[in-house]
Amino acid sequence: MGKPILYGMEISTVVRSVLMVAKAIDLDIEYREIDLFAGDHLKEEYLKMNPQHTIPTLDDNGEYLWESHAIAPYLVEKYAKDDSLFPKNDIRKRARINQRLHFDNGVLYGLCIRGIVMPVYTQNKSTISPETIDDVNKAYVHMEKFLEKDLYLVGDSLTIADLACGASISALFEFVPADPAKYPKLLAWFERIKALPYYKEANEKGNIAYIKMVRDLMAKGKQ
Ligand SMILES: N[C@@H](CCC(=O)N[C@@H](CS)C(=O)NCC(=O)O)C(=O)O
Ligand SMILES: *[C@@H]1O[C@H](CO)[C@@H](O)[C@H](O)[C@H]1NC(C)=O
Repeated sequence: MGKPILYGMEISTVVRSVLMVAKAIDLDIEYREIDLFAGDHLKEEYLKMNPQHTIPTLDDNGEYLWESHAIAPYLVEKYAKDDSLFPKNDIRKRARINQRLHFDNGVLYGLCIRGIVMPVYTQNKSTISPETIDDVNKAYVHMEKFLEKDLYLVGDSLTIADLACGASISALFEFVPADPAKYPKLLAWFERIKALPYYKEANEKGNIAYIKMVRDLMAKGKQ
């Protein structure tokens, strides 16, 4: 069996979350960069794998899967040596992890893309709107609550929910800094994510490129 191939772009938070999962389970994947700006994702070969033309897309020996929040559980269930990142038999814990994954996809990812990137990219905005700042703070309030009793988003050990939300938060914190007086638990949790041995390579590098891209666009934006 060949190595699974992951198609993505490191500026993308959802791609980076999958790169972190692969590192966390010590899975040897081949990573192939897709250039969205050049339209690589609209080419026939890519559409054959993923008609929705999103990144990330996984090619697991000819079995294709897209949607980072589906890829992460799949990789753990198929390839991880133990199930700590997404427990097989603890129904309640799995459900809570799923809830946080949906929170990431429905709330945090939406804020990253529709709140931050799109206004800058498609409408030449040079600032983040007060509405987005407000919505991001609402998300921080929720996360502070999620972390009330636990070190991680679900319990006291790392799960795929932390890696998904961690990638999004790394981007959001740059544009909407979290007030330490209001969100001490959220900030302490993010320090734990940043301390993961693979964080720098699998998330920080791409996040720096993402932030630079958005800031450069903001500097050019006129509105
Ligand atoms: N919820 C999806 C989001 C995927 C997504 O929309 N990715 C963006 C880049 S961050 C993309 O591929 N956009 C190009 C397109 O939709 O054509 C996931 O987590 O995989
Ligand atoms: C954004 O800027 C570009 C280049 O200056 C211009 O062509 C485009 O019409 C602008 N778009 C909006 C929505 O203002």
